[in-house]
Amino acid sequence: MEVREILLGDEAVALGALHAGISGAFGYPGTPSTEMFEYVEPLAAEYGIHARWSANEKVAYEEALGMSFAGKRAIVSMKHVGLNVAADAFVNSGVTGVNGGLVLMVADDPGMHSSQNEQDSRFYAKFAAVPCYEPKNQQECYDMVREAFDVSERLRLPIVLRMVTRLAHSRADVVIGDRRPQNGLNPPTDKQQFTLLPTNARRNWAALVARQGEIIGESEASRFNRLELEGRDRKIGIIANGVACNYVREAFGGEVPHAMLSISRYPLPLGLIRKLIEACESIYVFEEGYPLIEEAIAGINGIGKPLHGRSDGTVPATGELTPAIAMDVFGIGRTGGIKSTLGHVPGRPPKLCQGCSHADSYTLIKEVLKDYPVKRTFSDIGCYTLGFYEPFDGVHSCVDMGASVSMAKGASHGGLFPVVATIGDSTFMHSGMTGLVGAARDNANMTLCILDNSSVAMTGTQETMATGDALYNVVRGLGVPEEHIKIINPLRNKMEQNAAILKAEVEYRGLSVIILRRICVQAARKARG
Ligand SMILES: Cc1ncc(C[n+]2csc(CCOP(=O)(O)OP(=O)(O)O)c2C)c(N)n1
Ligand code: SF4
Repeated sequence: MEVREILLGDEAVALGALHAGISGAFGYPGTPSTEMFEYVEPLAAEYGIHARWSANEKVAYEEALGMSFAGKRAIVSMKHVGLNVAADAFVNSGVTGVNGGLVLMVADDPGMHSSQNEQDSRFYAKFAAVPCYEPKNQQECYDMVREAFDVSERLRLPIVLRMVTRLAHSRADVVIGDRRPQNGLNPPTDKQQFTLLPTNARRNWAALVARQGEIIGESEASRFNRLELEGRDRKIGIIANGVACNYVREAFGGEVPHAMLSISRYPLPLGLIRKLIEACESIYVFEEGYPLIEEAIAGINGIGKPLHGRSDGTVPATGELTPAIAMDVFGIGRTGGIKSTLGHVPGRPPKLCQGCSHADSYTLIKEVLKDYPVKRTFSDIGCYTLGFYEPFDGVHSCVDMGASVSMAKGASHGGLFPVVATIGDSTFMHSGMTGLVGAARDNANMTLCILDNSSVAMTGTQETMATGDALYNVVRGLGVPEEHIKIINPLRNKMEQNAAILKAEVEYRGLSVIILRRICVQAARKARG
């Protein structure tokens, strides 16, 4: 009997990976990827696998690669900007190749619903010269991840599964397949494979480049790349990728009258693209993400036929695509039902929860900085970034995880005073620690406020790497002198004494760390059950 489950896109990937026989799931939270890991985590014991959040994406990727080294299958998940953090490990793993199957689920956020940028992870797959899948529905999430593990073990390469917000966070029913056993332990026999000394790396890289023809051949033949020419109008040929294929179909009411190529597996199926171009008078590329396909087919001399897409403004150059945009692009009148339901809702910035410790932390910092002519604070990524808004006005930078510490250090060397930075406990463990080692070595004239709320709150109150005494010990171990590490509870009724402590450390001409320790109210609620 057919078994079906209603799953989020992320959950369909998770279940597909569990059924593909993974021995471990690794990851660092980040919207819209988080739900993949959160689906696997509570099932870890039942499936007999390892699943625990890692300190950051690079660590997660390396842990997954280590499991693959041992011969077992592993999935690793992160959001798109997380892949910047993991890029060193990821790109080099294209050169080492894998042993047990390794799938990287990376979730992009076109339109930046909750991200700093809308970078397109397909470029990373191209950069690393490894295959990439891009599902357009929940069923494909489940099916593709299973296929990706097979391909990974056959080609002995890591495989990228690119998700986007709309798919990751929407539900549909999925037909479930069989559950496969895990691999046995089977470390690599080739001692050179994972040791990227230049002599070995040159050999591996040349072999990877030499296999690109074979890898492209698989894309051409993939059931996930579909060319529809028969019986179609050929004045216009449409190329769409992943979820964008759905938007095109929806815009036309289900049946697209034009020739169309749907792309969901990379490297690009150049033969199929060529066939479409030859058959049609003009080409429209409707691409979720950057114009990767469009630029690849434009070439330097063009294709000799009109080419339209994001690059010439036919499709908006930035932002998430929608069926309504597809209707505009293909000149379909909007008499139907596609209307924004949010048009009348006024925009509102997100707010800290009632009782959030960050509110009191920023009130404290504002109080202390009011005496200084320059009131510029460095900050980072988390709930506490909302300190940007009034009444706090306590965040004047937020660039990438950990940047608060290093930017503060750089500014202090440039002569800025006072230099105050805020960072959450998870962001500190992710990427703040390395910056602090340098700040301690140079005794940089700055005050780092670690907002220890015992939680990775912003992404859904996941478990943090170190809180309380463990966090203090890390700070101490990184070389910050004990007399300049202060722990305070940022409560309103302790404002006066806390302000005196903070002020003294801001005035101290050297490095201080203030740990503002108070649990996130949502994490506390979750802990109470
Ligand atoms: C490289 C990268 N990975 C993941 C994220 C997603 N993300 C945003 S904030 C955050 C952690 C926040 O936790 P913490 O620093 O403890 O602050 P809190 O939200 O608890 O205040 C994460 C994982 C991101 N923006 N960038
Ligand atoms: S989830 Fe926690 S840290 Fe985030 S705003 Fe709410 S109370 Fe503050």
